Amino acid sequence: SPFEPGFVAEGDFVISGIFPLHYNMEMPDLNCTYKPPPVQCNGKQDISEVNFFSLYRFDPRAFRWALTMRLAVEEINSNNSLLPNHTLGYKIFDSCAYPLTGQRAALAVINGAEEHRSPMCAGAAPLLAIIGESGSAQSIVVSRILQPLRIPMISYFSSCACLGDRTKFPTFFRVIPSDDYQVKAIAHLLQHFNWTWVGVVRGDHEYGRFALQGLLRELSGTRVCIAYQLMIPLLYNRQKAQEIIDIMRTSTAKVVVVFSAEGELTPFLRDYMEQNVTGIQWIASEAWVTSAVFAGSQYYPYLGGTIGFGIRKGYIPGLRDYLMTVLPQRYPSNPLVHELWGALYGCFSSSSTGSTSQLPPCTGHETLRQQHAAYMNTSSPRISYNVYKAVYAIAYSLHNLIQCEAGKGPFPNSSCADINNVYPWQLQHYLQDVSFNILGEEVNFDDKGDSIPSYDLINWQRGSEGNIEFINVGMFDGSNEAGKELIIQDGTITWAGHQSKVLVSVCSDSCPPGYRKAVRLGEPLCCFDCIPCDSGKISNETDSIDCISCPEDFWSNVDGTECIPKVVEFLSHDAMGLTLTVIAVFGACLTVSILAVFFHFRNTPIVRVNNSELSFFILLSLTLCFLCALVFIGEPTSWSCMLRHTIFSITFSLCISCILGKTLVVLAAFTATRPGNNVMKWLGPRQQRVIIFSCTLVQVVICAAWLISAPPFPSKNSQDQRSKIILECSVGSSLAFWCVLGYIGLLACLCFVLAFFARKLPGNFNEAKYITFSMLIFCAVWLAFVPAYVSSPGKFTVAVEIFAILASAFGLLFCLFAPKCYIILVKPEKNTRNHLMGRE
Ligand code: TCR
Repeated sequence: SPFEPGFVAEGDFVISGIFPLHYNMEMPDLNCTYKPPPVQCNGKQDISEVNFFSLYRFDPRAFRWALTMRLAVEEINSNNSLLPNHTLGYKIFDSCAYPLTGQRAALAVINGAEEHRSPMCAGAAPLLAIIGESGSAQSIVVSRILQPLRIPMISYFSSCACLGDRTKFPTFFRVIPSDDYQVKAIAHLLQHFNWTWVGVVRGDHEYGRFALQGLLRELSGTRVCIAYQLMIPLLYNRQKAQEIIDIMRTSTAKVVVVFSAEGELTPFLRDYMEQNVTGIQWIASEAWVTSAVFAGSQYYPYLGGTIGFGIRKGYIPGLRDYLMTVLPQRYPSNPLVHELWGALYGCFSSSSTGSTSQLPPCTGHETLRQQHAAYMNTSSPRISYNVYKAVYAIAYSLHNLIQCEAGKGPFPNSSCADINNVYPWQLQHYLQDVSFNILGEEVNFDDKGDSIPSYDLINWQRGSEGNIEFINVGMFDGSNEAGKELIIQDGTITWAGHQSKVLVSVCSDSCPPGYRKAVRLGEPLCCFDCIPCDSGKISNETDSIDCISCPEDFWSNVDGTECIPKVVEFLSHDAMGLTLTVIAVFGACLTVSILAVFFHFRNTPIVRVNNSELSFFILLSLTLCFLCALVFIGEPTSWSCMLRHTIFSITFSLCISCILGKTLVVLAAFTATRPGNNVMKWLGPRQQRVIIFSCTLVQVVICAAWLISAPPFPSKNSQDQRSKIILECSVGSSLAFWCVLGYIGLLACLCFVLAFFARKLPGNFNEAKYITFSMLIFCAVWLAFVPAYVSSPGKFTVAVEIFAILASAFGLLFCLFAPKCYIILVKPEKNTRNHLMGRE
């Protein structure tokens, strides 16, 4: 029967192992029209009937796992410090790598294969725990069977995350990390190398589906996006594969994670290689990262550089020597050993079993067959090491159980387990709490029955014969603190295409500082455009999602990478300020020199006839007008702000008042020539002064009211130009400001109207027409000033104001005094009373 234990040893405590010693077995047809034949799994019968090359179904690898269990038990039994005075016994069963047969193996384990040797009967040592099973599908079945009996099991190969559910699998433990940890490790790996744009290909099975689901879960909330998810169909189909290959070739995602088993990957890779696609960085799942089938040199150009997580390598001292002792001569009656020989050397080693084998008898000179060479390579066992750890976990738990002191035990009433009658559930209790060190590695189980997850990071590098070698380049150690689990020996990795530099796989290049990401509509988050920050906003790191506004009084620099203090602007003594100063001073000097000329020629007719006193006043006030421009230059202070508009308005009203006085005098002088009119009596020098004084006084009063109620003050303006702070004078009360200006305007208009009437009066030197002209210019300048003032930015508003002041002052100066100076200085012969009266 296939369900007889392959190896048995008695002991005080008996544990059982289930290993897939055979595979590829044929299932009987279960259509129930005839009595089903027994399941054929023990290859013995087949050897006689079929060609052993294709169908030899014995798995030396699993056999090695079974032998590792024996080795571990024997080691423990000979160890005096572990389980002293007690022995471990074992029974090893074959599961045939299939759930149904695994189920029978499990039943055989509990019942005993032969009826008369039931472990439940008194006398036989009870079965305490099971090492098994391999595949998750089998483990699920076995665990369900063991559940009612509360027998703990430790799996060495079942990695399905589904087995971590304690409500469904309460007695399940394992020493292989759950696949959940694999996807976690892969997610870490993707982030470590900044691969944010990756494709996923999976096989059409639970393993692929769960892994993809897990990966998506791990990647949600990270920077990594999945470019595509594709499935290799269960029934391999070239056309579908072609579509997958086309997508892989055209996608910008150059990193592809493959959750698949060798089985479906082999035909897929054959087609892939036919297409000559290169430049793909493969990330292999645990199921194929150490596949010897892809180690051939023809694979290197396509698969070289592949990286992935494999089950942790271990080291079992003495395993190789132990395997050497398993010879057919030594175990002549054990069919498994003969099968092993048949598989390894292709010869039949026993004549005692009387089988009708077609294999040639062994001569002792056979060579190890290529496909099973791995059997003897025990330098870095992975699964065998798991088996080894599992046996030790049970041994240490039993050891702890035995060490229990009466009255301090964990069971009800602080009792201990009865050493002569240990129940499996009692062992489970100790298993859950066990913690030990094996060859420097800590082993224990969490409350889901998982042990500390650890993986080797395996890289496919070129071996000496052009073949692929699986080189350890790092590890994932779940015992490290979060974020430090992944340890990579950078620089030792060979990348796809025999590169030594990490390949870049991103959808969009990252945005430099000064830019922000803008997601493209309908595309994953990893695909974005980079948009420069608006001025006034910055981003100082790469890949910022948003630009942040600069604080008040700060503004972005040209690159948008930092906030710098805003430029403070005011009209200072820079080029423009200096030019205006020079012009103002020049104007003042010119006025003073004209004053000097007039004073010097004060007795000549042209000066005298035109009311010399008013002329001097005008010239003096014009000088002040020029000088008042200077107050506008420089940083505004509270004093200069108050002075600016007041001095300006008072000097100008003084000036216009004088001109007005002059106009009045001209007008009066001519009307007075008519008989019976004595206007001149009312407009003597005293009255003139009163007029000028009172006109100016009005302005002084307005200014005083302004200064008292709401004086102008310096202010920072950051609204008009947001990148600068403009220091300016705020008018305080705009009503007052416009009153002041309006008053000057009023005087100027009045003056203009009066002079306009007087312009046609006789005389060669009628000043009225010059006054008209000057007022025209004055009004034109100030009208033009308004729009220019409103629209000029920053310090230019002040410049415009100064310009208007200077222009109007020059306008007045030239219109009123140039003609007279001309006559005085250039044409003195015309400087006669007669000429001026137009009598010549
Ligand atoms: N545990 C899987 C089966 C499996 C596998 C592999 C199959 C694992 N690793 C490598 C082929 C090659 C890990 C299970 O069934 O739990």
